[in-house]
Amino acid sequence: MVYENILVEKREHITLITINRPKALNALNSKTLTELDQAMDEIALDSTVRVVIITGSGEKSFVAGADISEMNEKTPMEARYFSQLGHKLMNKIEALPQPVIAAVNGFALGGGLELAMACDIRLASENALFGQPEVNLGIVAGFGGTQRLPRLVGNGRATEILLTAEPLDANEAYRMGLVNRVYTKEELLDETMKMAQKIASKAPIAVQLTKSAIYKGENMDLISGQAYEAEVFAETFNTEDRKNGFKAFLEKKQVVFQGK
Ligand code: DAK
Repeated sequence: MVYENILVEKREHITLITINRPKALNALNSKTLTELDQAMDEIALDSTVRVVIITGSGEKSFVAGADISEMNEKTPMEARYFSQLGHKLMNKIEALPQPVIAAVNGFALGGGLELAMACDIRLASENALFGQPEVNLGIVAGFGGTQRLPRLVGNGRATEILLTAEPLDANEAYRMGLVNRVYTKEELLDETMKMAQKIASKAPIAVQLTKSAIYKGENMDLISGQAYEAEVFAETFNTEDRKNGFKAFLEKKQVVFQGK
C-alpha cells in the first residue's frame, strides 16, 4: 500500500511507522488517521511482523495533536466521524496482536499523547514534551486521554495534567511511569530498535498471548484474569516454539523461534 502521510518500513521482523507531516508537527488529520488504521490492518494479517514501532518525522515532534486547522472546518457530523476514526485507530493499536512501541521524539500533545498511550511501551527522547492541552481549545481530550491517562499515572496526576493543560518534560513523564525510558535525541531510535529486536527474538505466539492477557486482565477481576492466563498458558503448550524452547533449555542450546 502506498501512503501519503506515513512511511512504513519493514526491517526483518520489525515494522517502523513514521508519521510524516513535519510541517504540521505530524498533527493527525483524517487522512493520517485512515492511513494508520490501514497500516494496522495490514500488520495484523502479516505473521512475519513481530514488533511495531511508531515515531514522528523531523527533529521536534512525535505528534502535536489532532489537526486543529482541519478540525476547525468540521461540521458536527464530520466531527463525529473524525472522533470515530480516532477511537477506532487507538483501539486497533491496543488490540493489535503484535506489541507496539512508541518512540516519542518530541511533542506528544493531545491526540499525540493519546496515540502514545495506545501503544504498549513508550520510550522518549530528552526533548519530548507530553500534555493534554485540549481545555485550552475548549474541548475535551477525545481519543481516549481521559481514560488511558488515569490508568497509567493515577487519577490525581491525570486530573492535574488534563485540567491545567501544563506540559511535562521527559524526566517528569519518566518519574510518573508514563514513559519507560529516556534517551538522547540521537539514541532514541537505535535504542527503540534494540528493544524491538529483543522482543522480536522471543517466542512470537507467547509474546502476543502475553499482550492479550495484560489488556484482557485490565477489564476483569483477579480470578477471571487468572482463568484467562491459564487458558493462554495452556495454548502455548501446543506450539512448536514451546517444544523447541523447552528442548533447547534442557539441551543447553540456543533456540530460534519460528512463530509456530
Ligand atoms: N494541528 C495543526 N497544525 C499544527 C498543530 C496541530 N495540532 N500543532 C502545530 N501545528 C502547525 C502550526 O500551525 C505551524 O504551522 P504553520 O503556521 O507553519 O503553517 C507548524 O505546525 C509549526 O508549529 P509552531 O510554529 O506553532 O511551532 P512551535 O515550535 O512554535 O510550537 C507547539 C510548537 C506544539 C507548542 C505549538 O505548535 C502548539 O501549541 N500546537 C498545538 C498543540 C495542541 O494544542 N495540541 C492538541 C491539539 S487538540 C476529539 C478527538 C480528538 C481530540 C479532541 C476531540 N473528539 C473526538 C471530540 C484531540 C484534540 C487535540 O489533539
